[in-house]
Amino acid sequence: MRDNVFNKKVFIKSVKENLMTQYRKDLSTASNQEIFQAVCISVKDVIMDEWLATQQTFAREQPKTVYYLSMEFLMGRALGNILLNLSAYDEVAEALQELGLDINAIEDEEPDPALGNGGLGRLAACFLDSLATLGYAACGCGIRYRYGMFKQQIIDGFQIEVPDNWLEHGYPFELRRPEYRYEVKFGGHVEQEVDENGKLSFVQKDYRSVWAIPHDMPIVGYKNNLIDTLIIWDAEAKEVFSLDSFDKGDYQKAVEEEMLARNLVDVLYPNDNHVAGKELRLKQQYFFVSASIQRAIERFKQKNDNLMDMPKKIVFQMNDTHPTVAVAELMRILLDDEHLEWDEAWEITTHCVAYTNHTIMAEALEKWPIEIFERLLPRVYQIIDEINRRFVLEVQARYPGNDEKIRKMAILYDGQVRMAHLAIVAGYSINGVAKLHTEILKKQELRDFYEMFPDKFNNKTNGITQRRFLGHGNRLLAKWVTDKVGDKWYTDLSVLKELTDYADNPKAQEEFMEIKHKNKVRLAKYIKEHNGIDVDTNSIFDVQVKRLHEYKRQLLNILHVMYLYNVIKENPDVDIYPRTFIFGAKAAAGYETAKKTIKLINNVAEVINNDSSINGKIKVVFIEDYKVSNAEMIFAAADVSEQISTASKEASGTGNMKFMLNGAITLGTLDGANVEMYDEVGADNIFIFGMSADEVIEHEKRHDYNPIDYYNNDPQIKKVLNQLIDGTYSANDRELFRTLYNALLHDKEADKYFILADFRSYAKAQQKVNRYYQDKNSWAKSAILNVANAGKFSSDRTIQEYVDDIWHLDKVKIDNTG
Ligand code: 26M
Repeated sequence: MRDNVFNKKVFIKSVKENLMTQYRKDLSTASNQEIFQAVCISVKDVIMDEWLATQQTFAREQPKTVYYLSMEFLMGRALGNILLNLSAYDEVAEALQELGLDINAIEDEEPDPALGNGGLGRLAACFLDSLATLGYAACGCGIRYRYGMFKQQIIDGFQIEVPDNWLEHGYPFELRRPEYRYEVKFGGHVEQEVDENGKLSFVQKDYRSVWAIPHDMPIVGYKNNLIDTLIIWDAEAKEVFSLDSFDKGDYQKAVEEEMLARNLVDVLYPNDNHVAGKELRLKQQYFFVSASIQRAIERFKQKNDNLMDMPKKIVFQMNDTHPTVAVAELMRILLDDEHLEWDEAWEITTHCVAYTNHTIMAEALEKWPIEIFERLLPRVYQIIDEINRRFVLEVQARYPGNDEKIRKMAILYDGQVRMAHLAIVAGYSINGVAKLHTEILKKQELRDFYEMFPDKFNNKTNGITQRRFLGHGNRLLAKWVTDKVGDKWYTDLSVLKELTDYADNPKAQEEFMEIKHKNKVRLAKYIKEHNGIDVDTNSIFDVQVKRLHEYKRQLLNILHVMYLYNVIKENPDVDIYPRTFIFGAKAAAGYETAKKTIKLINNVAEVINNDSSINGKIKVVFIEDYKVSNAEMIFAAADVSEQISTASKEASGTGNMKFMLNGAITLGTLDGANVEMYDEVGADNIFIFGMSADEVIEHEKRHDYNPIDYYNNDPQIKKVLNQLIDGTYSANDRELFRTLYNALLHDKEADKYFILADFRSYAKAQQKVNRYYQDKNSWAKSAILNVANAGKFSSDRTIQEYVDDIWHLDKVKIDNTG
């Protein structure tokens, strides 16, 4: 079916017709935005048929379905990806070219749906792509935030947050489904009633409620005619506020419900790895979780009459603790609406929910004050209280007289609801996201739970979709790979191993470096247009792009740049190959240290880039508004991938994998998935430095780290740190970077992330990079070997492991003859 729909002639005709019916324009008068919309309508036509066919197949065959519950889906642009997965990208590009249009320019008209912060949200998007491609029935469930991740502007070196009104022109690939709306209730109180059979029941009274309205987005599988669905829930007031209700006497209620609906889905909290503890956030969580579970149960009941069979047909995967209220909401529905007994409801729940942990950072662990929980979700709270009561009994039975265990493990403790504990007690599977991370969970963070429920714990090392991050983002390399090993890699990334044969081949090396150079030219053009900076495309592109966080240590990177600059100034003939240090990072709006680090990077850039005495040996570029669409271009152009988190802090990382797949060489610590990348690619093709996770954890336990020693004993470190406060990079305000200086040397937890401890080792590894790049053949060989060994890091592999070990989904084939 997909083969001829995008026949060039038919497609062009259809685009022209859409322009006419939508805008009364032809190609000569239409804007690129209008052409983009017209193209999307043509594409949507194709999708609709296949989408319907998929849903009909699901309805007929009743495959087990995973509901991936996530507060975030960082989808990135849809058009290019959909065309690629429909195997229509080249045809459409050619068709547009015939019309005198560049497909890239048309793709650039699409806003990035940025309904996520960073790694966790992008992982959810990669997972959906893999689920559809592998032929599984999946439903992503999230929130249709009016405003996604803010747009970042850099003004005078400072980050400014600008609202992201991604729905401004209407989003062409969403489908509003008001017929599948559900009511979600907040507040009020619980009353006990006795029904006609003398059975006690619990009824929520005097609540405020809103409608949850689903909007479906298509998740197009790669060349398999299967289209899964991402549901994002919008909130609407039950009745539009009117004077009528004033007469009825519930004026106040109508106003409150309208306000609630309006605020609920207004904005994504822009915090990554940090909880804010805001009541509205808990409302958001309950809102989308309740609607999603109601939908899943209603669908199940259409074809099944025994709720005890639910675990055979449904699994809810909780993306971190954010949707953990699902445990209690599922219990509530089974108890109160479906009138099951506690033990039956618990049996179902504990076989339907599973939990993924994405972080061990203490400040990211969700704990809600009981007071808020009880007031906002009175019935749900009662249920959590009962789950906790029963669990505490279980702990007491297992460890009689051991109060310490209860203190450490209870769900309710110290006036708080500990969401991770609820997820672990109810979930039948608990997984970490990289080997090292899972080991740390088992041995340290969740040790007591692992001791009690060893069989629940498992590892699922993260992955990324090669279709977007190689197929779409790096078309030149994708073609090169296909020329060498065929196109099977689109659905089986392990075939990249066959590239190993080319690693030593001088011609292949030259081709590879030529492609890298072209991608650097493309990025240089983007940088020139967006930053006004000229970069040397023959220099080493050394890149760190990710959210800004102290544990990710962008500060280590920029301090090292300051150090290098000192070295060059003191010794102008020093052997340094030209290098462009590229940064991209958004800081959470209220995270002062992170924002100061951005300002420091920009000020260092200003000084170094304008110092002609260093002959352009090093340059620093901060790319504004790092997001999925420019990320694709950045990975393709990178030579060096900076993955320099303090060992033990980065659960996995996924950017690291995207760089590797694009033939950048990693400069990193043995943290997260870097460890497994090292195992795959071998010590010769990766630059590892710094303390091990064990060493870091040891120092943290013993509290014996003193950064002042490094400052006192290493004159070059001392000089760099002093430059933070002597006006070198802030001539007008010497105090500007005092907070960064103090954070490294004088604060209570000075240098919490061991920057000074790792500095020398990092500088040495950087020196190795400098030398290695000058041997072009060795570099090309290592880079090719990185691509060759990236196969493991496909999200297809990750998803297959989830399916085999946790979800047990049925594979579905969509007949395309219909
Ligand atoms: C919590 C409360 C309020 C507002 C925001 C949050 C919140 C949002 C996102 C907390 C954590 C969030 O994301 C955590 C995250 O992205 N973790 C990353 O997950 C990736 C996928 O598994 C890993 O690769 C990264 O190592 C990990 O940091």
